[in-house]
Amino acid sequence: MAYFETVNTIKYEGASSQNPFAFKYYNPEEKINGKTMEELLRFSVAYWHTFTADGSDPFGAGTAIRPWNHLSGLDLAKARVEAAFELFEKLNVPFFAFHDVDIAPEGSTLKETNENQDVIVGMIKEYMKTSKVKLLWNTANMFTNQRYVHGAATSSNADVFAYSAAKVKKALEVAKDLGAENYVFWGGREGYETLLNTDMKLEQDNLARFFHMAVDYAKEIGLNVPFLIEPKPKEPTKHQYDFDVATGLAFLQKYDLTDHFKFNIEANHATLAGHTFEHELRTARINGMLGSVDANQGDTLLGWDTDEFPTDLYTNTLAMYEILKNGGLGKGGLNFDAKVRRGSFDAEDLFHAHIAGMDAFAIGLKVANKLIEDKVLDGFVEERYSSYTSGIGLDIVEGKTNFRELEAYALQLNEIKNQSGRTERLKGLVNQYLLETLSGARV
Ligand code: XLS
Ligand code: NI
Ligand code: NI
Repeated sequence: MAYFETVNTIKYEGASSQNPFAFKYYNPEEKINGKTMEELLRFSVAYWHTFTADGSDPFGAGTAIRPWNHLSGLDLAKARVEAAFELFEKLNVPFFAFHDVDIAPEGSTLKETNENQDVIVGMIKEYMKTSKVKLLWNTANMFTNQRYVHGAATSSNADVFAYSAAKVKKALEVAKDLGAENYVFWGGREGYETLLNTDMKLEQDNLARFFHMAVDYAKEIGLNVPFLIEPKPKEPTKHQYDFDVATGLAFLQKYDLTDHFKFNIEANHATLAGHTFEHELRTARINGMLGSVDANQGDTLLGWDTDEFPTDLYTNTLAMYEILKNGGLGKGGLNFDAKVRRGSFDAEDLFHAHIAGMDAFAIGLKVANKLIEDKVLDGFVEERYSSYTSGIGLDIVEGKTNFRELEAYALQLNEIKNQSGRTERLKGLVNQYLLETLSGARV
């Protein structure tokens, strides 16, 4: 049975295509520097936004019209798997990602919940045998159920810590069973509302204990995949411990976890933290910690995680710049942690949204690659820091000098000459590359 009858397999038709159900820029087979776009972009569909969510928001009910809306319980869960694999195939995406509660309903006991998981995981496994789609990552949802009211691994209640451990244990087994490429931890409720009632040190120590136990258990069951922390500064909790990459990195270093963890960086979480997407990617990259990406975008006029499909070409270009400079995403991917707007309630909107996001990242990839190839920014940056390649600058970077010598050097300086940073010139150049790549003038 087909769930998306009006949509056929989406093919690349080129920039002049008027077909709404075609890629204009994403050509999975097209090679860029010896690698195909499919290999470089590693797109992934987020199960929760595309199959589980119904378009409800804090002020209103669900609006999404979906062919599985009449079903409930395990029947609903099964229909969603069928629909999911149809969409994966039609979009030709190589990956998907899910939370445990997205794929199967929670039972009235943990045992029942696990049994429901087993049914659906078994079904997904069957589908994966004949499909090329792979699991980019899975995770345990430890924020929706009321038991997580005070957090999961950082809860003030040890029973909740134990329950959360059981959830992650199961999710790691599922990761192993389905051959996941990564495992994600997003600490939506790992933080605090007020310091007045919070033992911050104990909570953070416990979070680290939890991660160490997860590392140990993965080892025990032979699950050898990167663990990814997904930083977010707030929402739903007022202050979350994995605030941003820099905060998360300090945490991992303090608790001796850097060997096992990298970061899953989400664009909208970056902006909520007061950073750009590319800032977070850069911070992870220069520390060797860039694991994967939740590809979406926020809205500068709204102060929450709007999880929009990433259609901003400029941001995607700068993001792909960091990703290419990282040598790609390795086992990570570009996971569309993005939802169609509440007003885009038709099932076909799911396709329009993914097509728009995939095309926009394909453009970003092409432009970024050109910028790198032509050394547009690298050349400038190299020149800008050239004072460190000889003389006193070289002594500084080689650790061959000290305050006394530097003072002596400074005392004999007559004048200090700086050079312009050329911000506007560089922004203009990036625009030029974007437009020329889009129009085909620069290939
Ligand atoms: C929520 C997060 C969440 C994670 C996975 O803001 O982005 O969806 O990606 O738990
Ligand atoms: Ni996310
Ligand atoms: Ni998010």
